Amino acid sequence: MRIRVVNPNTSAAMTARIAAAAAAVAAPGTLVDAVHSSFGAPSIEDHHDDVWAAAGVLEQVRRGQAEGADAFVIACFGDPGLHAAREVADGPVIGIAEAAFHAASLLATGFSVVTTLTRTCVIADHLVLQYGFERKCRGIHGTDIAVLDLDGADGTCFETILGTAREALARDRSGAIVLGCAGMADLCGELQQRLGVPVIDGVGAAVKLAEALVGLGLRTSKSGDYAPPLAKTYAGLAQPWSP
Ligand code: 5HY
Repeated sequence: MRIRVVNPNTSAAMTARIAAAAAAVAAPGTLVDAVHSSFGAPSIEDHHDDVWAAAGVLEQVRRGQAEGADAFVIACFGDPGLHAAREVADGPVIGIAEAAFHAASLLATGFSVVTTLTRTCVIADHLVLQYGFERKCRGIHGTDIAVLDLDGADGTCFETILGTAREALARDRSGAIVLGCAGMADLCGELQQRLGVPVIDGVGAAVKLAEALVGLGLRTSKSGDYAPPLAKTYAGLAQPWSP
């Protein structure tokens, strides 16, 4: 099967890290097609970035749909454009936040989220409520590390994230950690070893969920609000995107 993993920011280096994290967990029969938006922000860290990220997701999902992708992963913790992408795609579309919340909720009675800038915590807050995990998510904690400053498991960011996760586990009485950024994927194994609790990277969780759904012969429902977008002519910049 072919899974299109979409990095909604325009950072090629981050796309490469995401691609490596996805390929590391993909089954032998899965082809990971990792791409990023051709326009928009180099990192997604506020509501303004998020608007363009959603449009970039649609760009890449439309292309993937035309090229026959079996499923899609939105590799950004805000799950930008998720519902619109599900209107466009036939296969499953999995956001890394939603995937990580589901995985964590199967491993502990409560989980904590450790993310990047504190100002993005509200985006995760909104997703917890939207997806119905308010009884499972016990806290969302920023590290104030900028997305593009994440420097891998041997970098200075690691100790900051580790310390924040330790405090979160104690303060929230949670049993698992969800990593709140696609750029943290490569820290997951070392963090899990040091913390002694499940640490969930949404990229890996989303790839495995996508594989499971495709393997079960399941696709996005086209009954109701995930039916294809209504045909109409958009004006101006959006005109080429008319459904
Ligand atoms: C992400 N931003 O996963 C989010 C993380 C965040 O560019 N990729 C980004 O801080 O919301």
